[in-house]
Amino acid sequence: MWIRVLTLVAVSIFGAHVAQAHSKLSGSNPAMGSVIAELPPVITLTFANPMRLAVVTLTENETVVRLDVPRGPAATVFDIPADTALAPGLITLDWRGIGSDGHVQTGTVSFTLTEQ
Ligand SMILES: [Cu+2]
Repeated sequence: MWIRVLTLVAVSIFGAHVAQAHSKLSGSNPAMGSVIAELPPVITLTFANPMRLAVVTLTENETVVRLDVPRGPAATVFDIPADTALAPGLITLDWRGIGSDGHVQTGTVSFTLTEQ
């Protein structure tokens, strides 16, 4: 009985910790699923909780472009210069970062670049 109670307490504490330490993407520009005529000069990723963003890539077919991610303390908003040309088509942005608990987190935003 007590073991079960302690287990439940441990699970709820751990669960709360994970929810706070992990950070979901809460918004982006370009937005998920958007259709745009040209890539903005700066891509913005906004997270629900502070994290250290490590890697951001844009992939279109065989082309993979690694963007320069601003280094610094953990943050919730990242402005990433995207001075790159990609052909029209479906573009996948993959990000990887480290939450405040040290766990690696990843995510994807896809959007479509049309002919101008
Ligand atoms: Cu974690």
